[in-house]
Amino acid sequence: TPAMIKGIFDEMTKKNPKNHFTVGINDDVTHTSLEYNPNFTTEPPNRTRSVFYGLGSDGTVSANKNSIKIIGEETDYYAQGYFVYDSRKAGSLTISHLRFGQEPIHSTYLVNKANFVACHQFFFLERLDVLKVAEPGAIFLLNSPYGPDEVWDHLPRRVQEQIINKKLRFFVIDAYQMAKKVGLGVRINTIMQTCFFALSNVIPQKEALESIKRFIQKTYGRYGESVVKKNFDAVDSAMEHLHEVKVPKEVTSTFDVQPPVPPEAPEFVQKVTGEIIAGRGDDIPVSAFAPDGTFPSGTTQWEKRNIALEIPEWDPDTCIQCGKCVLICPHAVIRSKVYDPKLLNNAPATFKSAPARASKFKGMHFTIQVSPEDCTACGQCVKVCPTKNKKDPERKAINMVPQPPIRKQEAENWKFFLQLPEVDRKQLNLKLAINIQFLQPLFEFSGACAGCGETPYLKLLSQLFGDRAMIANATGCSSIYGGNLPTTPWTFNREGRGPTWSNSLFEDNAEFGMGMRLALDKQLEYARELLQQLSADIGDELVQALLNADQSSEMGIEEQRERVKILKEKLSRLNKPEAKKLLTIADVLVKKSVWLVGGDGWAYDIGYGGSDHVLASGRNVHALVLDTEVYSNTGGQMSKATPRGAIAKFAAGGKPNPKKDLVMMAMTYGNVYVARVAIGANEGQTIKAFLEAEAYEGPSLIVAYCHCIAHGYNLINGLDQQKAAVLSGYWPLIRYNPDLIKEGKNPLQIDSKPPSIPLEEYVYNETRYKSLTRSKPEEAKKLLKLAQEDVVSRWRLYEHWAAMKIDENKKKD
Ligand SMILES: Cc1ncc(C[n+]2csc(CCOP(=O)(O)OP(=O)(O)O)c2C)c(N)n1
Ligand code: SF4
Ligand code: SF4
Ligand code: SF4
Repeated sequence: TPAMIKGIFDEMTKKNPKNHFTVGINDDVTHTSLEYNPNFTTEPPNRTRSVFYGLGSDGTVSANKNSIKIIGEETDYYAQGYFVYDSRKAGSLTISHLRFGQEPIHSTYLVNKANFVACHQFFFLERLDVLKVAEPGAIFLLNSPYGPDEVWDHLPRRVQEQIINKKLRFFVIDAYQMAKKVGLGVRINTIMQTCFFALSNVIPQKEALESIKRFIQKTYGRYGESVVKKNFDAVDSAMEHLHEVKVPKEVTSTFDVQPPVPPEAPEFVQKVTGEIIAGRGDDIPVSAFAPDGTFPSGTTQWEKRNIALEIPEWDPDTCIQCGKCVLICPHAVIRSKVYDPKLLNNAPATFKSAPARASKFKGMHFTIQVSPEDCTACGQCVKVCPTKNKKDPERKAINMVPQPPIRKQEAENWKFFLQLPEVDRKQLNLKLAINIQFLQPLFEFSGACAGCGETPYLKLLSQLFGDRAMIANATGCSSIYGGNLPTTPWTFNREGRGPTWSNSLFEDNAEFGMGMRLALDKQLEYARELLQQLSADIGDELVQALLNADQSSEMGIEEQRERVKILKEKLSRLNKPEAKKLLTIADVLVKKSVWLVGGDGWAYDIGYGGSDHVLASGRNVHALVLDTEVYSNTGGQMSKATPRGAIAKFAAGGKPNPKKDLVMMAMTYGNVYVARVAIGANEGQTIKAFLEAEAYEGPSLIVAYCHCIAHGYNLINGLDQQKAAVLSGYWPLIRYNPDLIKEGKNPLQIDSKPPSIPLEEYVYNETRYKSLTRSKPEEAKKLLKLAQEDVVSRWRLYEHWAAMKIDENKKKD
């Protein structure tokens, strides 16, 4: 900042200036930081300087980009914009810094003295200091569910103080209610943009409204006239709903701003993670960081984002305890447990429970609990719930209700729920979908888009194998929501076990993961050698049990863990170099599960050479391809997985060629386990595929259908689209298990029925296909016909393969 630069010049005027200095960070380790006056500014006073606080994917940033274009292109004003946000896919804080003025703008990007501050989410006021940047007399615009007469009582003390002391002009609008009314759902961007133009007076109001509408036409025209009209309605009625608040003279609030993370969070989370969450990352002293740069895992649990306006509420009397809601939740927010009813003695008064229905859990109680502050309101759990309330068929066994009134009570219930014991996984038959709900997810509350189609698979992976998994993650959405500052969703269980996770480059992730496998295999070989050498010291019985352990079941793995525990105790008492060496690697004696994870851009395209090479290696690694059919993370570019007829970046006229069949290609190896799954269409088949792939002693590949915002429809319908993809034959569910050959069976099993609906019934629910029918109707027709032919011919090929008799010679092997 100019203030920091001034600090440097001031230092240079000193008699003995610091040599080797830092500025802008608080270096309390080597003490090289320079002092400076943060209030120093070079900014001329007659400029509009605005700061907007928005929520990732609420449209604030795109609306501000449009405002800059409107002012920059349609007036004589100069404009500058800078947008601060982290790389989470949705639901994180975005701060837009905008400047407008009659003179050219030669300035730094960040605005730290604003004369217009807009807060697009009311709950930000609870934890963020949004008015710190407001200068005296500034305008403060707040999206508030409370009207001008009642909002004051809902503001924390600090906010009231700032409004009074800085003599701010304070305006409110209930943008969410308005957006809902005009049919825009939760898209409040147009409404807030209109308010900005109305209050800031950068352009006369009438002209501003006309320009906004022109940009709406330009931006949303491709989504159809109805979307454009809804936005026009929003613009027209915004002014009526914008109100100035009569600011009282005194601070009256009885509550204050809350800390960014709860006091029970670990010290590092308090000192570093919490400060980054609060937007004070730049002020963290160097001494707060670990010298090796590591960050702890399992930290999303401390960031209570509270982004859901509505959350699911459980009705125990209607629920059949099928666990479908728990299985499908992309954010691991809704969970269930069975437990001894005696444990309910200390339960909060509103904690819900019902006798467990499964005979296996006779006498136990069952609870479905939602973490109210981590829910994203994606609605998938309600959508998937199969049970209707008999008295009121409109209602299911879970129903969305407003979050704020029940937030506090449900947060307490969640806390109570978490401390209930986990169900003993050794007792569960994991092949049954109904049991998955009882496995603790070790991937939770990620920053993926609400309703993301990728994350349920990762959550499932973490539930089934997370306590012994090693994951190599290719760059893509999954590396961003999977391992990003300030928090990470990969976590650990009560025993401290969780996945080892690392992100590698896009182009070499498969090799990176194979490196993990090779290292493990080498360590295992060495550990087995050392065990034999130390047999006399350790005891032959234990050594033989460790060497010959059957780890093909949860029980077997648990028993091996117990043996390794005893081994480590023995080794720590032995004073031999071999014992010390074995102690460092003894954990590899417990079976590990190596996964290569990434999107279609990785596996079909840029990392294809590597993933093919690794599958051909015969090594025991499992590839999970999260197939969104585009490069989602970078905005939806075409990949070889993009289907014929779909629009993507670099395929604006619809992709002319068919999707590459990676599944078929991998099957041709003959010794690779391969599956194509769609959890929304058949959860049982997905679970079976994961278990079989992991159990297979060789390479495996799972290609998973993932609905994505890039497909252009409301993701609440994602599961229906998965079903339609399977019913149309576009996404045949298959499992190819080379082990079946040994039993004289055909390795290929088709798990879905022959196509029963035309392709168009699936594809035309999605903008990526539908928009071509508007822009190029003839081309769309032609591509649809070809795509339908692709479906039919591919189905025939699969059918043929699955019906083939197995070679009797192979059976004998
Ligand atoms: C060699 C290389 N090229 C481009 C990029 C930029 N990049 C990062 S993620 C990504 C898209 C990932 O797409 P995909 O593998 O399909 O995963 P998704 O985001 O869809 O989950 C791209 C192009 C990169 N990181 N490395
Ligand atoms: S609404 Fe979405 S995030 Fe919330 S519990 Fe249901 S599935 Fe999970
Ligand atoms: S999906 Fe519905 S019926 Fe099934 S466990 Fe969840 S709430 Fe109960
Ligand atoms: S895969 Fe699609 S829906 Fe999921 S986080 Fe990425 S962009 Fe969002």
